[in-house]
Amino acid sequence: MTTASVDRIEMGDLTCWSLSFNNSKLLIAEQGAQILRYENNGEPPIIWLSEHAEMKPGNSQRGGVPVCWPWFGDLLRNPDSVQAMHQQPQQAGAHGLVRSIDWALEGVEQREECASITFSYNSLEQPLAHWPHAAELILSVRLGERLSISLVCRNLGDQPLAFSQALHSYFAVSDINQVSVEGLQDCSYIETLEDWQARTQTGALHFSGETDRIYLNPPAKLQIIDPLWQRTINLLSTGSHSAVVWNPWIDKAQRLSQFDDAAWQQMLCIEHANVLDDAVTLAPATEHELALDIWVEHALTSHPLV
Ligand code: TA6
Repeated sequence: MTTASVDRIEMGDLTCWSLSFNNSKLLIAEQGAQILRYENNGEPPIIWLSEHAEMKPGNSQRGGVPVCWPWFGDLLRNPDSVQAMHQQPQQAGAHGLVRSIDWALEGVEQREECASITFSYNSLEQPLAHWPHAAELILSVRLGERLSISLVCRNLGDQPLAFSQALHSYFAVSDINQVSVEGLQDCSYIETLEDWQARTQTGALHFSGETDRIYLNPPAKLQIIDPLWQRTINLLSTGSHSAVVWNPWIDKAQRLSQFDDAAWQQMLCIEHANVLDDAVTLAPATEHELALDIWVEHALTSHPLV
């Protein structure tokens, strides 16, 4: 016998939804369709949320899973096709335009095998400043034995739609100095902190300073190995051919909004994305899905995921 529930709650000035399934809980905000927290009862959180998250309209919350679309990062670092979709690319902010606006609730479900919720965003109904194109996003979250996230983008227009995107996931870790990421060995990556030079990953990824890398064509399965918390966070994606790995470390942590100076030690972003040469160009009336499954095992050995 399982228990699944979906309840609407107000968090500060934000309308949020609380999902539970057996001993798993998830919190998601209507603003940005942003997952804010994901945890199994009695255990450290899986998805990290800053203790300084402001819970008010107009800004993405620091943490959770912000949806970056219709571009990731600095628009001027995007392919020309993505930049050309914007009327004033020089003025554009980071990470697109949909993470700080309200999305529409499409539905909730409580079933034997999961609790689920779906949000949509339609640019014909909520036009985006300086980005005059017809597109729809569907963000679906399924909380069952795993957390399944799906971001579908549909081109509603009669011209090709070019975008980059990311599920900008913040994961909670015991101590960034002691965790590692498995699965990136031998992957090419862009070292954004050293003039965007192309590099190759050797072995597992460990952390000893600010890290902000774009891994190209990573495998579908990545793992965060956390010895102190005796757990592995498994990440299995489809429709994503780039992964951004980010930790701000000491100095950048002090410049970040909604972020405690010491918080860099307990978080790690692994962002499943389509960026740079992996940016998407959708023909009219077609769609693209970026999907991610997240689950925890209380084991440390990296092994093939099923
Ligand atoms: O994904 C990594 C990154 O681009 C970092 O460079 C840092 O800027 C981070 O995103 C957070 O960006 P935000 O706009 O949410 O503060």
